[in-house]
Amino acid sequence: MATYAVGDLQGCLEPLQCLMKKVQFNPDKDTLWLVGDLINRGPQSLETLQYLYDMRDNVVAVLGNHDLHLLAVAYGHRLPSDSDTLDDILITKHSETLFDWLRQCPLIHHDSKLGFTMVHAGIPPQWSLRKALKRAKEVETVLKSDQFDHFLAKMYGNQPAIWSRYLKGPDRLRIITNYFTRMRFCDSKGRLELQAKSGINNAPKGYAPWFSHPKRKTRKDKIIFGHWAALEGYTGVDNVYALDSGCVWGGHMTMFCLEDEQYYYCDC
Ligand SMILES: [Mn+2]
Repeated sequence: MATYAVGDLQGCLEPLQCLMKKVQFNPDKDTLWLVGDLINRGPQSLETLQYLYDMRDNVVAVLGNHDLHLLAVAYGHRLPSDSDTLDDILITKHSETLFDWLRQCPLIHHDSKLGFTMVHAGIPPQWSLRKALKRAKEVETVLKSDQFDHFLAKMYGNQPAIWSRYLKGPDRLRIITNYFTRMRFCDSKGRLELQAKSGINNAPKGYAPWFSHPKRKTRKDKIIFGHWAALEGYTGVDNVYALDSGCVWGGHMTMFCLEDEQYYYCDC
């Protein structure tokens, strides 16, 4: 019985299958954790999503910005961009089934037995794990409900840049979503800087990677995340595991076994 976490797939199915073969993934006993951005940019978005849906009983996936982008495009709240590779999913007959499956995926997954937590982008420094789970739940509840369309319509934007418990409605859901699915740099109070995509050493002035703030409330928790290919798997923090190794950009795909903390790689 093993649990394997894999970095951003972005529609790259072959390297995922290569990794599963490598560890002799056993669908009767093993579980696959996915850090989100399951689709887009890569060559096999539909095939990847269908593959995961078919083995959904073995899959725990958190949502990434590309997964939310797919939903926003599908429901008419966002125009597809030139680099999207989502057409096959949008026109397939059973797209609704796939969208419904995505909508019930969480923004954060915590397994207290394993002692690991997974998110797509990160957890802001001012939130404890308990708070993060509570805040994520607000968005997850709306996404699962028939209000999801309304949420998607108002989801995009870089404001507010910082959480306040007094926030209400779309602003409140937007900052929560941005923390979990888009964050890279923020300040020690959790103010977001959403423009920069560079590596650790090029932080915009006054900001730092979300995981490097010394008073971060989740600093004792083991956190797995993706989203940030420029890190090349390196965070400099022992219990924060960056799994996005830029597969879709010609890098490799990373798999991490939670039980023995072994890494596995397949070329892309
Ligand atoms: Mn991402």
